[in-house]
Amino acid sequence: MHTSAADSEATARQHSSEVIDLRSDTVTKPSPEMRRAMFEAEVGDDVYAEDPTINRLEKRAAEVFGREAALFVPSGTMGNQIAIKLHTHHGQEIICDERSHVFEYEMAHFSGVMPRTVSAVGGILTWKDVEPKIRFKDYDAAKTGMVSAENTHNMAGGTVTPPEIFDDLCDRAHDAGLAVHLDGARVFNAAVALGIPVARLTAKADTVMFCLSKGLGAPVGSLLVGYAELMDRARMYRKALGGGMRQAGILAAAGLIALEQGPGKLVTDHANAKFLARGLAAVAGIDIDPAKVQTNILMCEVSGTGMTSYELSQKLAARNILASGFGPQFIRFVTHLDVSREQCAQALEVIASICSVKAQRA
Ligand code: TLP
Repeated sequence: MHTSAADSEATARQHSSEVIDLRSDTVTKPSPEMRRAMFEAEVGDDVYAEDPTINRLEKRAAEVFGREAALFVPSGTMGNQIAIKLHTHHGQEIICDERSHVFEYEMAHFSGVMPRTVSAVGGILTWKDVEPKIRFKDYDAAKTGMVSAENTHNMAGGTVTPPEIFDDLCDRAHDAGLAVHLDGARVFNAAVALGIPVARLTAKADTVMFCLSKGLGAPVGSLLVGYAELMDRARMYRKALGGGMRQAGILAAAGLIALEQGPGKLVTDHANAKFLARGLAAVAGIDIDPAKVQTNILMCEVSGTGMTSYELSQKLAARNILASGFGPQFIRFVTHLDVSREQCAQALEVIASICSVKAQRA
């Protein structure tokens, strides 16, 4: 049987560890091709914008998103926080969903803004959610500075915001004088699920952050894209945050491969997620609607198993299956490059055996 380079790489990845790690798509290890490119990368001091590999990555990211410029940053968190700083003044408010990463994990310390949260159904932020929360009258103590959306939405279970809804949000926010930042940590997953280019999906946002280090498979790194003038200021804030990484072209070399090859592989992660969701829906006590799984993230309600998410994830970990508990009721499974269909099937068997033992005892 003929074995392609991609097949042998996938086999090597699968056999590299006994553990099936479904905690996050951040756990992927760099491929042999990435490691070679990292080894050979031309580098320079990026604080002086003299790292040729980073410059190439930034140019390519700007092209892919149809934007004037891009800035390489060490993490998605830093990219989001720089964007908030770019669009706001200290003491303003940003409007975002209550389960968004910028609110739940980042807290906007750096820019000194206050999040004004809304409850967006399925994590899909609409103008209807945002409009009533805007504060711009003179007597409002804290005025709204910007809107932050997330696509795909992580905590809502990898949900996709369609382009019409996002365009409308941006148009109306702009009419109201507000900038829109998109936390697009997994925006390529959204674009692949919709079958449209990321440039189209994100065209109306003022800034977009996307991660190379999640489903695209790079070990480290994210980019912020937008107008050249904004990216110049972003470079200054990156430095202030300690994100000027000098000869980081060794990271950008892997990032370039992730950017070129990663998006084309996401469709497999999405198919594996659907497969996992269908299997999980049949497990006693686990609540998930496979029809709602659009990308690579599954959020399952597990209270019906008689276990908290922490108890269940501990039992799973004891059998080499890793998943993340979010609050006592929810477990998240994320598919990615380093889990195969076969491993998803193995994980399902373990989950079903743990939950059915528990169900029999109850
Ligand atoms: N998400 C991580 C955890 O922090 C929850 C994960 O495992 O999913 N935006 C979104 C939507 C994210 O999901 C994440 C990371 C970030 C931003 C931050 O990216 P990093 O980890 O690179 O700072």
